[in-house]
Amino acid sequence: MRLLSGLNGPRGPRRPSGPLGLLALAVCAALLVPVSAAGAGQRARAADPTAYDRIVPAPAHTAPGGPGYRLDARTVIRTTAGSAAARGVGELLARALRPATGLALRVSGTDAGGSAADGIRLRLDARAADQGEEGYRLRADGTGVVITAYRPAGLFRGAQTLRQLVPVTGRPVVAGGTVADAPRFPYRGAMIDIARHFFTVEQVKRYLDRLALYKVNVLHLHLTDDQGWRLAVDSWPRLAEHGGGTEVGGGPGGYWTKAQYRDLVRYAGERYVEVVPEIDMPGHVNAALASYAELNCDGVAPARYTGTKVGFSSLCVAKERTYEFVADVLREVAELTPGRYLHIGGDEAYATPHADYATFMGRAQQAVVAQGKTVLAWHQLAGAGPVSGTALQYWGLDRTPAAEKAKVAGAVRAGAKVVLSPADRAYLDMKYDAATRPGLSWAGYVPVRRAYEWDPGAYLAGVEEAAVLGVEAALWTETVATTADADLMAFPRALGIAELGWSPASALSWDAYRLRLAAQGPRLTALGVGYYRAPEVPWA
Ligand code: NGO
Repeated sequence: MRLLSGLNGPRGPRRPSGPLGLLALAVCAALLVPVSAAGAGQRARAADPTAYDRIVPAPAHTAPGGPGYRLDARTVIRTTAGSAAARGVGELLARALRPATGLALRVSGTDAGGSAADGIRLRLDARAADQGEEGYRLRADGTGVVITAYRPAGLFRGAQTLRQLVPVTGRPVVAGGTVADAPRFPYRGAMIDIARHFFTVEQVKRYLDRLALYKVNVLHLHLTDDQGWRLAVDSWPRLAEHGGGTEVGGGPGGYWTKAQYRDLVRYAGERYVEVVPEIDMPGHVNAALASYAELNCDGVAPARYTGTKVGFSSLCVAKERTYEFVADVLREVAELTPGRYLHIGGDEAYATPHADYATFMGRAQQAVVAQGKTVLAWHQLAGAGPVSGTALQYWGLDRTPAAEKAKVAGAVRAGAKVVLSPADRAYLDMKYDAATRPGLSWAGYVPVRRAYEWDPGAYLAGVEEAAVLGVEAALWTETVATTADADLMAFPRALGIAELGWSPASALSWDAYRLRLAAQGPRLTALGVGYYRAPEVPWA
């Protein structure tokens, strides 16, 4: 028993490495007697003693040790009585555990009853306010697993940790130990551009589902751009019907109905992910201009656009009709969106003179506020009067001139918050290296290590950590046309951005992260993700 608990302890021997070591491990596992006929010792031996060092994002505190818990056909997931939300988390957990374990775990809507040793408990604890919105505690031992949280979102995040403690193949044993965890930043986003290439709700759900395993909690949808308008708007139907009918390269494009958008919002909500819709303005609007002649200063609608240039289109700032359009669109989008933010773009408005840009963005921000929402915009808004409480999404580079960064810092002093998506770190459409297909490289190559090795709390001079809402990994899709393309570009870099958003600064270490990441390889494969096997990661 001493030997066995030593194996599980934090300083236990390292896992055998190399093909021989792995073979020995496999033989040992195969020789183990079934847990039902064995003592806690055998249970412990079957658990991976390093499992707690392999969680992404790294939890705030872990203490591995003691016997593990073996899931079997009798295991029940018991959730706090009277909480449909907790039960919902239980159902999602049961579904997620099924492929790896082969078990169809039963979910019970009460955590009373049962023996002390029959499963997984998801407990809401009204006294655990110190855990905040998303914090949780997890304890696994020979009798079961208990996850406790103040809020259902915390139970959901804890359930993602539990998923990662169950081996992808082999005996479904949760290693013994405890976790006490909560995020560093409240905003841990992923953006997908469905305008340059159209992606269906099903494709985006799949993407979101993979990201939620890594505790991402915001899904930013880039819904409109020069090449396509992707969301139905009842008061301006041609936006989607005409403006949605193409994409980069001239493909058929497409758009989402309101029902489809609502369905995605619901799906995200079940995973405690907030949807942030973006209507990009006053530039990046060719699809809108092509759909309605009256939105053009000269009253002539341009042709639809299928190239990849940026910065050539602008709404007509002088026309009152433009602001009716903005108000109608933002009202309809707000009605569909329970989340706090409306993103109004504001990037690369090179076809809009600065004074016009400031006029336009002022009115667009008022239209957001009128809907009771908070403005989110690309950081160029910093120089044009962001309203108080606005969040600016920084997409500059490490080498962006200090004067431009200083504008962001200045806006922060006046009350703005910041979401960080530095293009040479967090843009998932940048190539890993010269050989990557697809991808762009205007911000440089972004290898996995570069995407990970920066500190969001200290990234912009003059922007204190308290002003940083968090981080966002952005997947632009000029060159990304399929799920396979998206998988290759987003995975594994999106996991690194997710860790930067969640894990305490003290846990951020490339040397430790590359091992944690390597362990996610089989997990991603099991989820059908065709990730990029970055050479700097020792993939299993
Ligand atoms: C820029 C540009 C987008 C491009 C993207 C490609 C922002 C905020 N505006 O990022 O239109 O798609 O680069 O990397």
